[in-house]
Amino acid sequence: MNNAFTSVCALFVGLALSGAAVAQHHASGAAAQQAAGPRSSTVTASDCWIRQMPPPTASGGFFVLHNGGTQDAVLTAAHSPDYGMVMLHQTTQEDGISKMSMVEQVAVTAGGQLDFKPGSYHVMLEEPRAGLHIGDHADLDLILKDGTTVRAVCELKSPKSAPPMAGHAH
Ligand SMILES: [Cu+2]
Repeated sequence: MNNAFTSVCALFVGLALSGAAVAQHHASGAAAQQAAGPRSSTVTASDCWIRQMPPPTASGGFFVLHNGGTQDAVLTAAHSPDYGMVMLHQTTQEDGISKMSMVEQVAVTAGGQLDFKPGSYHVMLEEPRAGLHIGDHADLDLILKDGTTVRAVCELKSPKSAPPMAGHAH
């Protein structure tokens, strides 16, 4: 019994280490230094979930950012040890047509919160690591302009069980 427990723990440690190695492999240059920044003491993320699509289709990531600080917080990038590429996106409606575009930065007002949700701001995740399944959790590191980071833990959901990307009223 004890032996079985120990070996399961060893397996988890092994997985955690290989995850870190993947993150280092993908992160490079300035992005790597930003990703290694300290955790924000004022900004947190909650309710993160990912609409997990089979590659090469990109998956959408959604969460709520809370800014408990007295200054606006500016999100400038996102990284994940579980995905090779993560981008900040915004879905907008133009003449009744839904379209996605890259976002350079997103501000969360002091004391406020911002919803990243279908039909609005979201992260786009590509190149999921092998072995990532519906029901698993993926880590998402949100990078703020001041160099600090916010860790979100995201549940992977089936595209069937999750609400659609577009069509939600604002
Ligand atoms: Cu997108």
